[in-house]
Amino acid sequence: MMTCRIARAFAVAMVLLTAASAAQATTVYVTTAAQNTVGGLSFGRGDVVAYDMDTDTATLAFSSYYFRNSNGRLNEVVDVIGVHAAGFGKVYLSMESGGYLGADGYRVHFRPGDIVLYDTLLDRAELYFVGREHFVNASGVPGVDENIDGFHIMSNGHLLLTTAAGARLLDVNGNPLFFTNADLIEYDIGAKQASLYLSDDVWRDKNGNTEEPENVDALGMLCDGETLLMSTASASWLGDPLKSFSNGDIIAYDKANDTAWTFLSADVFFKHCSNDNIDGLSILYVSPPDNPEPIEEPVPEPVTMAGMLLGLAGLVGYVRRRR
Ligand SMILES: [Ca+2]
Ligand SMILES: [Ca+2]
Ligand SMILES: [Ca+2]
Ligand SMILES: [Ca+2]
Repeated sequence: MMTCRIARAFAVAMVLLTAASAAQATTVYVTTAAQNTVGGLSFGRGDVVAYDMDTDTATLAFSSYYFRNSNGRLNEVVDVIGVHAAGFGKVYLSMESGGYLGADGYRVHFRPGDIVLYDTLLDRAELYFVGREHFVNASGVPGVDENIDGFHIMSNGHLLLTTAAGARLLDVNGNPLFFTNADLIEYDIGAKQASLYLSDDVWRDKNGNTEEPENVDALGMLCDGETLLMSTASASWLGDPLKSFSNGDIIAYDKANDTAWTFLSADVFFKHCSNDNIDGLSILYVSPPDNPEPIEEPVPEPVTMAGMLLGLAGLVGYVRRRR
C-alpha cells in the first residue's frame, strides 16, 4: 500500500510542522464553491480539479461543460458539491441542483440528493444513488429531497455521507434516524441501514467548548480507513490539542484519538484568496492487481481532455503501485 504510506508520511510531516515537502506525489481532487485560478488553471464551481500537492499544479479532472439540458445540449451551469474519484477516468459526483449528464444513450437525469457515476473518457453516466429512494420524512416515508454535500465510498462498500441540512435515513431497526448537516453517516445502501459515524459534537468553539457546529461541506477518507478528510462551511475548531481551520482548508481527523491537523491549507491551495471555499474533495486510490484490465471500447466523440487527464492520473497511480 505505497499510496497509503505516502499519505501517512505526509500527514505525519504535517503534524510535525516540518518545512520539508513530502518527496512523493499526493493528488487531491477538489471542487470549490466559486471560480478560482490555481497553478495557472482557471476553473468554476461545477468543475473538479486534480491538484498535485508536491508540484502545486492542477489539471481539470471533470469539466462542467459536460452538464446538459433535457435536449442534450452541453454547457449547463450546475454546481458539483461532492466528489469521489474512482480512477481510470471515473468520478462519482453529487450536485446542488438537478440536471443531465452523458451522451445520447448513456444520459441520466439526476436530482439533488442523487450520486452520479460518470465516465469522463466515454461521456457516459449512470445513477449510483437515488436520494429520493432513501431519504425519509419523520414518519419514515421515503421521497424526500436532500442535498448530499459530501460523501465517500468506503472500502466496505458503504456510503459515508453528510447532507447540506438536517435529514433522515432509516436506522438498523427501520426507524428514521435524524442527523444534522455536520454529522457523518455511514449508510449501507443495499440494506437501507444508517448509523452515526461521527457526531457533530466533536466540533468546538475557539475556547474548546462544544458549540453549534459548522456544516461539514466536503468529505473524504485516507486509505487507512480511519483518518477522515473534511472541510467546513466557515471557520471551525476541532481536536485535542485544539486546531483552527478555515472553510478552504482540508482537515485530517483521527476520530479514535480526537486529533486534527491540516492536510491541505487554504494558504497553499488558494494562495492569498482566503475567502475561497473547498466544497468537495477526494483522494484517488487505485487498487490493482484486483482491478480488471480496462476493457477496450469504441471511444465516441467528443473525448474530453479532462477525461484523458483523469485517466492518465489513474494509470500513473497504477504504475506506481505496481513497482
Ligand atoms: Ca463546487
Ligand atoms: Ca460540498
Ligand atoms: Ca453537510
Ligand atoms: Ca469548505
